[in-house]
Amino acid sequence: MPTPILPGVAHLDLATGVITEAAEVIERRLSDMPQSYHDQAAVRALLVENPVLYRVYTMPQPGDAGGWFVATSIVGPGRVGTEYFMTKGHSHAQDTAPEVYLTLNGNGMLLMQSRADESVAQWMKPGTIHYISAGWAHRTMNVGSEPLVFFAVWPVDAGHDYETYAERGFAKLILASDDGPRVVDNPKYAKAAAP
Ligand code: PAN
Ligand code: ZN
Repeated sequence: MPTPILPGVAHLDLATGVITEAAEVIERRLSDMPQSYHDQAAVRALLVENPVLYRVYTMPQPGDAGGWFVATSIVGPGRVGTEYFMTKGHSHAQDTAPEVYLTLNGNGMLLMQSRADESVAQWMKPGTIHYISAGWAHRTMNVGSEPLVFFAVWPVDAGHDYETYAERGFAKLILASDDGPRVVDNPKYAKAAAP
C-alpha cells in the first residue's frame, strides 16, 4: 500500500532560497557537468577552483502516492568563458509532466526547448512565474551578479532525462556580451543532429 500524502509544512527563506527542513540538498559543481559548456579551455582553467554552480533544496515528500515535488534552486553568479553558471538542464521523462517556476531573487534566463527543437528564452526576475509546458526541456542560467533563486513545483512521477542534453546540449546557447545575454545557435547541436 502506498503511504498516503499527509498535509506538510516547511519553511523557506525567500532571500536565500534555503528550505530549512529540506529532505535532500543537491550540490552541483563544475566537475559534475564539464561537457555542458562549449568553451572547454575555460572549463579546464576553472576546474582548478571547481566552483559550486548551483544547489537544489527539496521539501520532504509527505507520502509516496503521487503528488508534487516542491523545491528551490539557487544558481550562483559566475561565468565559464562567455557562458553563465547554469543548471544541467533536462526534460521530464514523463511527456505529460509540466512544471511551474517562480523567481524569488536575482536575474536569470530560462531556456526551454520543445521536442520539435523550438526554443523559448524567458527573463527571470523576482516575481516572474514561468509555466514549463509538458514535453519542453528546461535549463536556467544566472545572468546577474547575485544568486538566482527560484521555487519549482512538478509532479513526483515526472522523472528526469539528462542524457539527451548532456553531450550536445540545447539548440541555443546564451552568451554574455557587452549588451547583456545573447541567444545564439549552438554549433555543437547542429552538428550532432546532422545525419
Ligand atoms: C528543477 C531542477 C533544478 C536543477 O528543480 O531540477 O533547477 O536543474 P537540473 O535538474 O537540470 O540539474 C526542475 O526543473 N525540476 O524538475
Ligand atoms: Zn524540471
